[in-house]
Parts: sequence; C-alpha cells; structure tokens
Amino acid sequence: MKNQNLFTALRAAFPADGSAMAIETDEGLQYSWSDLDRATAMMANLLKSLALPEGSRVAVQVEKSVEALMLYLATLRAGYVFLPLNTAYQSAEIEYFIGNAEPAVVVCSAANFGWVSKIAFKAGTQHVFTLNDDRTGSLLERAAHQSDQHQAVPRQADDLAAILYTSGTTGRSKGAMLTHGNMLSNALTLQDYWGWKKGDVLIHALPIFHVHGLFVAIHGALINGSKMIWMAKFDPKRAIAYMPQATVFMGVPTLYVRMLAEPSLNKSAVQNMRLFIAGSAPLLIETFTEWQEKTGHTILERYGMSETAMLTSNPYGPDKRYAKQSERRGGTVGFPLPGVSLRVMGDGGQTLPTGEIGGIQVKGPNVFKGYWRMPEKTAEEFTADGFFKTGDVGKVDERGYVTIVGRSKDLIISGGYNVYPAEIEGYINEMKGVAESAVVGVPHPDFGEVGVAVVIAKPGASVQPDAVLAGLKAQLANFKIPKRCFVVAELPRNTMGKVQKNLLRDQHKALFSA
Ligand code: MCA
Ligand code: AMP
Repeated sequence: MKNQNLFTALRAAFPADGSAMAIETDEGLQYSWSDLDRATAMMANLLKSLALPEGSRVAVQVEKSVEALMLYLATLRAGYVFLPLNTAYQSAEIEYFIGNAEPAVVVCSAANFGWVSKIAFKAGTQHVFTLNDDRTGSLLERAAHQSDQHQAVPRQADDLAAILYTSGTTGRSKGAMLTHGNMLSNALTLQDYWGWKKGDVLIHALPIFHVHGLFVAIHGALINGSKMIWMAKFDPKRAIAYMPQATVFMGVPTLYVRMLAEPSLNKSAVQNMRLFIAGSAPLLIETFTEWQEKTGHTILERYGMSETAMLTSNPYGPDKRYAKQSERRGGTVGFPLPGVSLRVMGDGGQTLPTGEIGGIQVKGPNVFKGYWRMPEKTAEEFTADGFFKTGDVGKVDERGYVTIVGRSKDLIISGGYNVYPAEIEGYINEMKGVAESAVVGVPHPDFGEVGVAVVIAKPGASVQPDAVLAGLKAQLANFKIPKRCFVVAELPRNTMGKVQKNLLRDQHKALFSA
C-alpha cells in the first residue's frame, strides 16, 4: 500500500532549492529546507537507534523552538506518535499525562529534568532527553552523532501520528488519537481552501503544543513549501513589524485584540499581507469590525477541535467550485470544509432544519480515531451512524454559514486555551475548609473569557479567596487559575439542587468590563 506518512507528504513539498530559507526566527537564526531535512533525519535516526516498540509515544514538554518543531517532524518521520504538552503544565498534570500515555521517550527542558524524569521513570519510560530553547540538551547532543540520511517509515492513513490531551467535562483528560490520514487530509484541504500560494510567508506566533500552532500553522506552511517567520513568543509590536515580509498570519482572538491596541497597526503595515486567520475561540464581532476598519483586511474565522482538526471555515474568496461561498462573515465560522459533513441535532436526536439551534455533529476524514485507551468514552461521543458530537451548540443559516452560539460542554476558553471548570472545582473542593465551589467563565477584554471561582466554606471554617487562588497556582497550569475568587454563603440552585451557573455568570459578567 502507498506510504501515507504525513512527514513524507510535507517533505515532498519542500522547495527543490534546499538552500532556500525555510524558517527565520525572531532571534535572527536561519534554517534552510535542507537544514530541516537533515536535522529531522538525525533525530529520526536517534529515535530509530533506541529500537522502540511499534506505536511508541514520544512525549514532549519543551519551550517553543525550531528544534522542538524538528522533533515533532522527526517523530512522524520515524513512525512514532507525538504527544505535545503545554509548558504551563505542572507536576500533577504531567504525572497524569505520562502515566496515561506511557510514552517510551520523554523530552523536557534541562531545568525540569529532575521532576519530569522522576515521573517518567516511575511510569516505565526508558528514555528521557533534554531539549532547551537555546539549542542545547542531550537530545541534540545524541542526534549529532547520527546520520543525516533517513528514509521515512511507511505509515498507513489510519496509523497514529499524535495524541492530544483535551480535558474532560467530567473525569480526567482524554487523549485524542489523530492519524496521519486525519492530518494530511486536513492540511491539503486547507491549502486549497485558503488559497495558499507560491511565495507565501507565514508569521508563526502561536505555541506549538496544540492544534492551532502545531498542525494548522505548521502543516499549512510546510505543505506549501512556504517560509515561516518564527516567533518564540507572541509580541504584538514585533508581529506587526514582520508583516511587510509576510503574507499569512494565524492567531487566536487575543492576538488580534492585542495587535489592535498597537498604534503601528495600520493599512500600510499590512499592505503585503494576504490573509489573516482566527480561531480556537469566538472572535468578537467588535474585533472583526475594528480589524476591518484599521487594516482594510477581513479576518477569516474558522472552527476546529483537537479531535477533528479544522471543521469549518469562512471562504477565502469567490470560488466557482463552492457556490455562494464568497464573503467572510463576522460572527460565523463559515462553511463545513470540503469533505466534512456537519449537522445540527435536536435533543431528541433529530436533524434540525436551517436556522434552528442544536448540537453540532461532524464526520469526515479529519475526525480522530478515538480517545486513547477509552473505548467507552469514544463510543459515547460518536453516534450510531458515525458522527462525532462536538459539544458545541450552533446553527446553520440558509446560505450554509455555521454559527456557534454556545457549548453544551462546561468549558471556558481563555485566550485560546481550554479550561474545564470541573477540574478546577475538584482542586478547590479538596482545600481545607471548602464545602463546595463553582467556576464559571465571564467576559474579559484581553482573553475573551476568564474563570471566576465562587466558593462556599464549611460551617465554622474561614476560607480566604487569595489562599484559594494561591493553592490552585501551586498545582495547576497558570492559564487555568481563575482571575478572581469570591467566598459566599450560598450558590444559586434550581429546584433539583443543581448549581445554576448561568446566574453566576450573569452576576459576574461585568467584573472585567473595560
Ligand atoms: C497567559 N495567561 C493567561 C493566558 N495566557 N490567562 C488566561 N488565559 C490565557 N490564555 C496569564 C498567565 O497565567 C500569567 O498570569 C499572565 O497571563 C502572563 O503569562 P504569559 O505566559 O506571559 O502570557 P502571554 O504571553 O501574554 O500569553 C497570552 C497568549 C497565550 C499569547 C494569548 O495565552 C497564547 O499563546 N494563547 C494561544 C493559545 C493557543 O494556541 N490555543 C490554540 C488551541 P500570572 O502572571 O498571574 O501567572 S488549539 C484549539 O483550540 C483548536 C483546535 C482550534 O480551533 O485551533
Ligand atoms: P480544543 O479542545 O482546544 O480543541 O478546543 C476546541 C473548541 O474550541 C471547540 O469545541 C470550540 O468550542 C472552540 N472553538 C474553536 N474554534 C472556534 C471558533 N472559531 N469559534 C468559537 N469556538 C471555537
């Protein structure tokens, strides 16, 4: 059967001139296409030399760097499964992911080697390497002794390429298993749908441990043989300053909000740009409109999930292949991508007519294989006829535009990161003196939405809001920490005794109004 290794497809798109520049970093480092090819070969040979079992996971928690990107590509090339981990995750979070995924290889920063290696060895991991964002660490030292020639390991479309952990509304995080076929089909679809052109240059400003920065942005550039301007960390001033040398930008809404606050953002700064894409969280219509006014560009909003990569997108422009799809409409996430079936379902399991609001379900070559070692959870999330239940609530209008109006899952999306209230509440409820808690999302001018914790103390106990937040900070990734905490006498409940989170959201909705 034909080799469907995603790396092989990306590699095939590298420009014939290997000396041309593939990546230029904000530190002034330059990487050519042959640098990418040779360095990923060396890392793939290192992985090969470890004689890992088929399907081994390579778990990686390192700062963003081009070498970290190379490690991702090398893992694909060697036929193993990549497991990216947010650098904000702390030990309890990492212990769960490593314990659950049982990676054969773990790569972390030298600064974290002590605690990460302890967790990894306890979970049975054989190899722990270090990789720092200054091109040092044992991974590169060991790879330096390897050959720079490597034949990509053949993979089938259905073979695993990556596992992305997404938190659960209840219970622990689930590892979404994405295949080579899922990601290659999505990359090719987006290359076409977004009109990627020869000569495009992408400003890569997002972290590389989630779908947006790792897959949508990187696959998009590589499968088009396009150069990337690589920002280790997003900075609005510098992002704008790169625009005269670039054509495509991708960001979560917070990045657009922050750029809009910069006086340097104007029509002349963006005149070389072809396309601005937003996603991962709702783009406010105010941001969409203000961007249009200031830059003359219409942001293209799209919608996806870790489990599915990209599902829908506003159109790039008029395209005779897709009737009626020409205008990018603010407040909508556009049309189901070619190959994606999307339907809106009522509570009774019936497909709803145009314009009615219900649960969004999807099917397509991009939809994941299931949750890692959770067959029951996987079965629950799919319908009998093979549609995946996204947990998003929305509608489709008469022209086919999809709008997301809410979520049936209790989830806060803050600055593009997902925060599950159930997880935070679990930690708060364990604290001394706490009887119960509720975490809700409220509007925030910078992050779109942030968490607020509302806590009830046990009778006779005294609980301090700052102590609750400090206690959480010691255990959880920083973006999950609620921005405010209130200790109250009681929580609003319905007649069934269930906490009415909508009332709490309403009560605190103006906390951060600008
Ligand atoms: C940072 N902080 C946050 C967030 N980020 N608080 C809430 N939400 C956040 N997202 C807090 C930190 O806890 C810290 O607080 C303070 O802000 C400064 O932290 P720092 O790391 O310096 O922040 P930053 O550099 O300003 O980061 C903001 C950011 C970042 C650039 C917007 O959050 C970011 O890169 N977001 C993008 C996330 C992303 O790529 N999502 C894609 C998911 P303290 O000092 O109190 O500790 S993929 C996906 O959703 C799907 C599939 C899709 O459709 O794409
Ligand atoms: P994740 O679990 O990080 O993959 O986040 C996926 C979720 O992000 C989706 O289920 C949506 O709720 C949300 N999301 C992604 N893109 C958009 C968008 N353009 N508008 C609204 N929500 C979005």
